[in-house]
Amino acid sequence: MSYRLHYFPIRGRGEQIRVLLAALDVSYENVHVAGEKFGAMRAEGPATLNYLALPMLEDGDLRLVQGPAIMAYIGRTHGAAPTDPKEAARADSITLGAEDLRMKYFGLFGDGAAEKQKEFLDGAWGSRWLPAFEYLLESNGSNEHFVGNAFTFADAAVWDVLNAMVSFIDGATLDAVPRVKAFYDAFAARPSVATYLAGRPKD
Ligand SMILES: N[C@@H](CCC(=O)N[C@@H](CS)C(=O)NCC(=O)O)C(=O)O
Repeated sequence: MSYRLHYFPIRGRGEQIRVLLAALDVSYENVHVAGEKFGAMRAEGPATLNYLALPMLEDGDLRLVQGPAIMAYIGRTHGAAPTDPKEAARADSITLGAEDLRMKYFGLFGDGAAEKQKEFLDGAWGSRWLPAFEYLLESNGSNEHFVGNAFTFADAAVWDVLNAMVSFIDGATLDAVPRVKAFYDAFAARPSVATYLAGRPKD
């Protein structure tokens, strides 16, 4: 497999893709794009980066941008995506839901971070996001997967954003949602994921 994942040397929007590739045990080249290199890529225009933003997955002549689309592409390529149209749509929808939460998460830093984080934890985190994921797991049969009976890219998308929340937002826990907690722990315990997590930078 000759994937090249282009992203900044941080977790950010690249990490769900790295986590998915780890879960699938698929090798790839992790191309760190920093500073001038990003400027140079952007200068090449939309043929290199369609919207002048990262992440970008290179697979032969394909240069694919948009994190959730990259997740779906890798999932479909490696049998970690539903084939039934309704289930496939649910996997896409859940991955985009995780992306919505990821956008909220990115907004919790910078000026007024402590206040913004407290407001989010007191509000939408517990009243909106956690109940949504708990419901989706329960309605799928409480089998530690979000869609169907096996691992899909949607699992990796949700796991990564939950991991960002509990790792970097003080006070964010999964304690109130047992199905989410069980899903989270089971995903992290997958051998190839555990190996990846043990080896990645702590921040
Ligand atoms: N919807 C896109 C968002 C891509 C995006 O905004 N990437 C950021 C980094 S996380 C970026 O490259 N920002 C630089 C810029 O837009 O100038 C995705 O999910 O991949």
